[in-house]
Amino acid sequence: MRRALSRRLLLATAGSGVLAGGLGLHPSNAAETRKLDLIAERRVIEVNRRPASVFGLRQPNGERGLVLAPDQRFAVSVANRSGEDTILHWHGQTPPPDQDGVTDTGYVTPIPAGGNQSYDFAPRSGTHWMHSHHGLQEQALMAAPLIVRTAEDVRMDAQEVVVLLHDFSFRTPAEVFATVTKGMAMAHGGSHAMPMQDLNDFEYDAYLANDRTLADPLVVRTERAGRVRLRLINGATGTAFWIDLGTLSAQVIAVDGNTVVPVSGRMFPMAQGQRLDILLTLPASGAFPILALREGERQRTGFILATPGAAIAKLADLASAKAAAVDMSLEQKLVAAVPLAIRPADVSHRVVLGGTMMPYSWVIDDRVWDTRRRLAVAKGQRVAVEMVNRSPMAHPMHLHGHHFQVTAINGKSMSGAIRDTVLVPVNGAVTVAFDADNPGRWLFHCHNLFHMARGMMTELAYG
Ligand SMILES: [Cu+2]
Repeated sequence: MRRALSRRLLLATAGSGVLAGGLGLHPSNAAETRKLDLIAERRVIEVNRRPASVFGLRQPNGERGLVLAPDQRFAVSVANRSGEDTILHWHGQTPPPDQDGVTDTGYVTPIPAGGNQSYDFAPRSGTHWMHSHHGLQEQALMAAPLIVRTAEDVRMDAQEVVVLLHDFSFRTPAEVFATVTKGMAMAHGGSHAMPMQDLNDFEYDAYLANDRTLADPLVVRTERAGRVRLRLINGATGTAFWIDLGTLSAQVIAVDGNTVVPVSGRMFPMAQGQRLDILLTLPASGAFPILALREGERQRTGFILATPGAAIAKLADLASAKAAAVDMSLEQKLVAAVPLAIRPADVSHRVVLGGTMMPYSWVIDDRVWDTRRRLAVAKGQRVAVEMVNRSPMAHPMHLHGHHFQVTAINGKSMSGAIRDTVLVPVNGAVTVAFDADNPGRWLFHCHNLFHMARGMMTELAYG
């Protein structure tokens, strides 16, 4: 069994090139506490045959991001070799607030160029990720996977394939932001002069899956009729995707690192910041593209699962038809495998998401970060937050330091997924609930980077 596992992990590692399937994994020594080193750096990648200077997060052995074994502590030392200040947020983790990796809440200052910072906490299992929470660095790929495996994951004995999606521009993040905020970036939904809904803020140059486009995609070699667990991370700053599994039938088994009652399907929406764990069984042989379709448009990226000897066909990076807008079709079907204990809310908040494309303005309760109104909660309370979207874009809302359960969509109660980022659709309302069990100051913001940079962020704080 252990040998089989090791082989699968090796397959995953080899298949994913620079990205890890098995880094830091020593199944025979699960409780290890050795310190992991992570380097934030500048690097050059090739995007459609053009060199691009981007950031990167890797271990000294070159593997991107981190994979922790069951029971392994998050004991990490970050060396900042990026040439500028940075701070790394452990998205999906629920550490003490001074290790959350943000500077806005006042616990820490940025890691200066050439500096180091250490972290040490008990990690939360699942498919998570890490990204800069400093300026606009996330746009330039300061992001990587952060996988914390469980003993059940190990027993599942499926080949793990970790893929980080991103949207990419050859322009600097500052140039991208300047273009977006001038409101001159985008076609607003085709022929409608006054669109009811805006989907995308910016025309990127490429969409990446583990740094690669469909011109030169990641090809993961799999076993014949093998079981594969995809751990997909939408690290794009401004793009929601549909995950298109083609002819494969599959099940979503976890979202944002939390198990759900499995949902079968072949197309699943995924907003910025979110993760999807998808379990699938391959046919005896063949090559199987896993595509990520940019919502509302024809652009796509992806990677290929291929059994031994299977021929790999070239795939265009434009689909023949535009993808739909991402929607709540998956969210409405999700049921938490381990829901919150049933308990009435002690405090209920209602926030209104607002904004316009022209001028480019995004707000929570008509306020930006500098004029924010904190969400008042007290330690030990069950907190309910209803988010109502009165703006022309959907917003993936992310709460730091906690995971919440989706308890209602458009007024319809449900025992929905536990997660840390939920899409609030245009003209829609989503209610989430969580327990205030991690005292501190915690950011609550839209995970569209440009919306956040425009001020679409507030905080909750309790002692
Ligand atoms: Cu937003």
